[in-house]
Amino acid sequence: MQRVPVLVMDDGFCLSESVAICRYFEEVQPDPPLMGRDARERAIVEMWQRRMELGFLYAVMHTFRHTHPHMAELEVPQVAEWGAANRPRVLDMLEFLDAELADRPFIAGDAFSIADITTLVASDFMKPAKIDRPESLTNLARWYEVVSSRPSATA
Ligand SMILES: N[C@@H](CCC(=O)N[C@@H](CS)C(=O)NCC(=O)O)C(=O)O
Repeated sequence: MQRVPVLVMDDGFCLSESVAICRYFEEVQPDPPLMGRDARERAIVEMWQRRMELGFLYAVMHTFRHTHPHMAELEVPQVAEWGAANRPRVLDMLEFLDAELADRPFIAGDAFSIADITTLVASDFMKPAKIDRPESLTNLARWYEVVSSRPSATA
């Protein structure tokens, strides 16, 4: 597939797709849980993970990959209109997330999860995509400060 990340297992098997890799690590190292602790929590984390990956990360990625000159070689064809069409989707999602985070600390509830990781990756990709987070979104700013200062985020 010529994409990263790829997890090369001890027997040489190569596992790709970020969420598949995360699921494997969750199974072999379930503590601390990053995908929920029971059926209800796992479903809620999955709901937010899919929303953030399909609705937020991909909107940021398309904005970046279809508008940045450095991406022209990788994104063939690069369609500037598609990049531009995704920019307002990102801004809509930021507003939505700010409202959601008004009454809970993390994306999927009271605990840090894979949904926060995906949202943090998307947020950091906003920089090369040249999308600024509006200063008025204070709940989102508080969330970003908390998750981006975790040791794993700065590793
Ligand atoms: N759905 C895949 C996406 C993998 C992906 O697109 N990775 C990017 C880097 S973040 C890549 O390898 N890009 C190289 C290219 O497009 O040629 C996953 O979640 O792992």
